[in-house]
Amino acid sequence: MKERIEQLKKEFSEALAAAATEEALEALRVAYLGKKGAITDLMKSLRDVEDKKSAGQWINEFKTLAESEIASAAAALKDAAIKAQIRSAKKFNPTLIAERELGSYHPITLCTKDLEEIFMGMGFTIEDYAEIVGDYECFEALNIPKHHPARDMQDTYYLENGQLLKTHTSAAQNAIMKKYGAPLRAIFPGRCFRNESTDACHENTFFQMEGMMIDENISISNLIYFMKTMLSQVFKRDIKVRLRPGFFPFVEPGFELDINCLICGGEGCPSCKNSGWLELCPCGMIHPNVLRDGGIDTEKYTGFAFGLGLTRLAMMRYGVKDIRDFNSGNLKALSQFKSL
Ligand code: FA5
Repeated sequence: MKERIEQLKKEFSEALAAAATEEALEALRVAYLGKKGAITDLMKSLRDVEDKKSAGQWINEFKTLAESEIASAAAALKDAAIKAQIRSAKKFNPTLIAERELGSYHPITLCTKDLEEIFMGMGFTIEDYAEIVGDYECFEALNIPKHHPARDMQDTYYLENGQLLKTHTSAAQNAIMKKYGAPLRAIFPGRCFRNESTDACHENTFFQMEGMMIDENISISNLIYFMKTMLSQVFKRDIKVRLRPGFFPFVEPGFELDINCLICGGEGCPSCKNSGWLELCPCGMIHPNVLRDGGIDTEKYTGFAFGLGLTRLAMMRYGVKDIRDFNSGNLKALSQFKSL
C-alpha cells in the first residue's frame, strides 16, 4: 500500500506541475479527490488491507496534501490572471468621453454656482474661507464674548488645540473686512458644522452663503432690495417670504427671513417642522462693534450682512423633503438635478 501511495504522490506532483489552467486543475482535482478519483479508490481498497490504521493514516496525509496543493495552485493561477488583466488593460484615455459615464454637479453646488452668478452681476466678489477656525473669528469678533448665551445655539466640534469647525460662514466676516476694508461687497459660501441632532431640516454638516455689503449710507432698504433680488433670481418664480425680528449679537437690527415652505405650500410638514415656514436667510445691519473689530471706520460706513442657508435653499428649490438626502452619497438620486 505504501509503495502505491508513494507512486500516486509522484504522479500527482507531475500532473500538478503540468496543470497550467483552471480547467486542468479542476480535472486533476476530480482525478484524485472526486467520487471516482484515485484517493477515493485508495480509501475503498482499505477493507482488503491488514494494517488498516497505518494505511488509513498514509491515505489521509496524501488527501490533505493534495487538497492544499490544489488550493494553492488555484490561488496562484487566479493571482496571475488578475496581474495579466491589469497589464493588458487599456490605458485611461481622457479624450474618449463617449466611453465614460459623465458625473454631475451636486444640487448644492448647482445652487452655489447660480448664486455666485447672481451676486457677481451685482458687483460682489466671491471669497473662500477655512473650515477650521479659532474662537475669535467664530464668536468673539462677532460680538459674542466667552460665556455669552448666544453660543448655546451653535455648539460645534473642537480640536485639541482649541480650534473648532466653524458653525457659520459669519466666521469669515472679520478676516474679509480686514483684507479689503470699505467699501466692500462680498459673498462667501462655505461648509458649516454644528453638534446637534439631525431631522428633516437640520444637518450637523451643511452649507451657508454669507454676504456682506459695506459702504456709505447703506440702510435696511438696501438689505431688503438685495434679498428680494437674490431670491427671485435663484427660484425664478414668485415665492412668499416673511421678515421678522431676529436676534444675532453681530447685527443690529437683526431679522429672520423665512420662506413659505415649497414642499407643502405652507400647510405644514416635517420639512418645515409643521410651521409652513422655513428659516432661510437671517440678516441685519452689521453691529458697529463688529465693523470696528474689522478695522472699518464706523463714522463713515455702515453695512448689512446675511447668512443664507444654502442646503435649505437647495431643499426648497428642488423639492427635497429631507435635508439628510444631500449628504447621503446616493449618486442615483443626486445626479438628477440641473440648474433652473
Ligand atoms: C447664523 O448662522 C448667522 N450666522 C446668520 C447671520 C449672518 C445672521 C449674518 C445675521 C447676519 P442661523 O444659526 O440661524 O444664523 O443659521 C442661518 C441659516 O443656516 C438658517 O436660517 C438655516 O437656513 C441654516 N441652518 C442653520 N442651522 C442649520 C442646520 N443644522 N442644518 C441646516 N441648515 C441650517
